[in-house]
Amino acid sequence: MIYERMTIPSPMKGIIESTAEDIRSMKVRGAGRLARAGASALVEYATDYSGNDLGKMLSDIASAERTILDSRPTAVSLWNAVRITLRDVRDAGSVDAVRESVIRNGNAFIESSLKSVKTISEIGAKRVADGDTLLTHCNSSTAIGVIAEAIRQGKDVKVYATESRPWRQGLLSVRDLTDAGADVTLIIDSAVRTVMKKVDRVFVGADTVTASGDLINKVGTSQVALCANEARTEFNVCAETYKFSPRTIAGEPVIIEERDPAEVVKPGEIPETVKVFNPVFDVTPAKYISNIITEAGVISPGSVYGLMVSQLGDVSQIIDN
Ligand code: RI2
Repeated sequence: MIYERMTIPSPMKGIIESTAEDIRSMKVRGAGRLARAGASALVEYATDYSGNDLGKMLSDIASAERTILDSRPTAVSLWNAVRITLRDVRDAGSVDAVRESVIRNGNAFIESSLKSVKTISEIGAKRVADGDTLLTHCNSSTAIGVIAEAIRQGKDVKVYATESRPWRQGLLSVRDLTDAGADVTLIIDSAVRTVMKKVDRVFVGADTVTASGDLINKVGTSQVALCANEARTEFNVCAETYKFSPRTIAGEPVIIEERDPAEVVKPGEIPETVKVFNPVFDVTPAKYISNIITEAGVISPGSVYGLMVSQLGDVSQIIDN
């Protein structure tokens, strides 16, 4: 089982509930990691499944699927991971065949996900020039992978990393970037426009990319993109294609998660009458995105729909579901 920066699941709870709880509480976070955690939990669930009634197994798997999908709503990576892991269960004719298909598809997803992150780092690093000043927002393993690979290739880069309130994932980023050998400067989120004129390129990750090429990523990303646009700075999105949302082809809007006000202010810090609005993600329109760096190459936001359709094949299945 692959657990990167994850906690060991509680033995008191089943693997499905403990993984969903780890995702909900952000012990497991990052769109790629939570997708792999979802696939890994289903693989473990199927491996350990002890019943021998096929109908009961399919209904138990459907409820496990719901529990995992309900953990966090925004990152389509989780939905794609679950869809890929469970894609053959309806056609499998026995308990053993269901188990085997979940293990095979789940492990294949995890392996290809990790490979995609590595491929994107190699492709993205070519876009970094020696002497560049870069900026990243939140903590995207994919975006940081690109910067780390550029440094590994001997390029001298300076990196601004935003704090990323309220969870302050920027503190993870500055550690990751320091470990990679970068010259790193931490800034608060509202300092992005102040530094943008010195920045050559922005690299951010993705939670979801829509059929029209819009990006849903950590709240504040759209402000970074606006500042980059104003300063004519290249704005790059590092996104594995399982962060592309087939659901948006079917017309579904992306749900922007809102989290507990306690993540923003401590109890007693402000008058009780004050409301706190804590959206976790925002939408960056395609027109502000220079490049989307995927494992299938560097594409424009306008090419997302075509790439998704070529990967999915029969889109009508998605639309009908
Ligand atoms: P990787 C994160 O969401 C951030 O928004 C980050 O940009 C995105 O996932 C992609 O991360 P959260 O889980 O998959 O912190 O590139 O809410 O690691």
